[in-house]
Amino acid sequence: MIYLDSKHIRQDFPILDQLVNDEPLVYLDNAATTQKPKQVLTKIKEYYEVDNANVHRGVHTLAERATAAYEASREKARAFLNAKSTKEVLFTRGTTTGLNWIGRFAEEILQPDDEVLISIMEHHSNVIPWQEACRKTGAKLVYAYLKDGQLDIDDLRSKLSSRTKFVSLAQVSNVLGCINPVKKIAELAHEVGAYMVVDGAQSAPHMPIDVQDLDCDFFTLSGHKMLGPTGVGILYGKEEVLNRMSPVEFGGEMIDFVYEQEATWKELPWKFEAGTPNIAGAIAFGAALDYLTELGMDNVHAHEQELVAYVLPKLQAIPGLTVYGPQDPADHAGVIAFNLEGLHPHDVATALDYEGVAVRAGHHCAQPLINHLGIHSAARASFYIYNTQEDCDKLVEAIIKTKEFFNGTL
Ligand code: C6P
Repeated sequence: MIYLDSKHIRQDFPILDQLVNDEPLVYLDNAATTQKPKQVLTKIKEYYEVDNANVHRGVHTLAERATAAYEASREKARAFLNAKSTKEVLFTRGTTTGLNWIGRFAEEILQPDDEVLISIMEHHSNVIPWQEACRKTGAKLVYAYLKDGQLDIDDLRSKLSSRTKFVSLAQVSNVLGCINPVKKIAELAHEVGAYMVVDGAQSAPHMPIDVQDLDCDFFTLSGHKMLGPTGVGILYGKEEVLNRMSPVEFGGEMIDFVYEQEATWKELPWKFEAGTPNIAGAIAFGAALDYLTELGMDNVHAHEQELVAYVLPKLQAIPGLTVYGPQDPADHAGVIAFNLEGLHPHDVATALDYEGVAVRAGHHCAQPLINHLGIHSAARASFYIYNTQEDCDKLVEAIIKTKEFFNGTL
């Protein structure tokens, strides 16, 4: 079944049409950042050429146009996430900013002996803000571990108690590629009175998201991982929770009145958006959301699942290659981390680059997980809407060639 016409889609991505080391580029580093379609690039150019002005300040025509376009993007993000209201949709610089803001909220409410429950697979951006909040308040950071390459739900459940005040998990791991049942976990978190935070950096670009259905208290995402520019993201928060939360940054834009000794804040969502925001970025992110919505997020997800079902068994069949995370393609999102026996992942990534295949290698900003897996790093291929089965074939071919080269059989 064809869910997306990737060959047609590729025509919107000028960057993909190039040779790297004399080979056609096969871009498989989408979990780090995705490429941008012409529609997004044009939007940035148009904004600066036609509408450029600051938002929420001027009454002149350009300022009104810029403000309208910026707020229209917020509405697009609301619809994409199915949030109840645009009051719940805050523009940030990305997932990391969103998680840091939540961490600051946690610092206000955590007490000694309270607990924050995360998992061992979390990205540093979903670890360090909690380490800091716990260090400052005396609360304890507790980890749920793995079973069969995925989250051990029984372990997570056993660590939930009335002491747990926050549960914070990636919906999709940027290393294991497993999809965590965050809707079920939100239910468990709420049973003990904890807030549920979902790190959607690797899920929002790849599958339909409905924050009301998930019933999470917070959801974070990064625009650059879903066709948008860098430096823009979304923090979703339930309105009643955001109302309890203090602004994290202070200055222009977010105030109602400022007196000599104190100030009052604007209403949601603007109370969190201090200073001149990334206006062009937010507007271009709106164009990215339009692009994805047009494709249909169900189709995006189905396309990637199809690629994984195609490539995972081929990778697993390569002698000496270890794939991390779930081994069944049905449980594995389009992020595949692997190692080749006896080879350093940086050498593997460099050798693949000679073949035009771009993958990431390293600890993937998930050192606690990498340590837990007993490795020092891994290579990782990650897929998106413009990747094809031919890209998968090229990856497999290039890995086999790399093995043969280093084994001296080529
Ligand atoms: N992971 C990767 O190559 P920012 O940098 O704020 O846009 O996203 C941070 C982040 C948070 N959570 C998860 C699950 C992530 O994967 C990332 C970013 C990239 O895996 C860059 S390290």
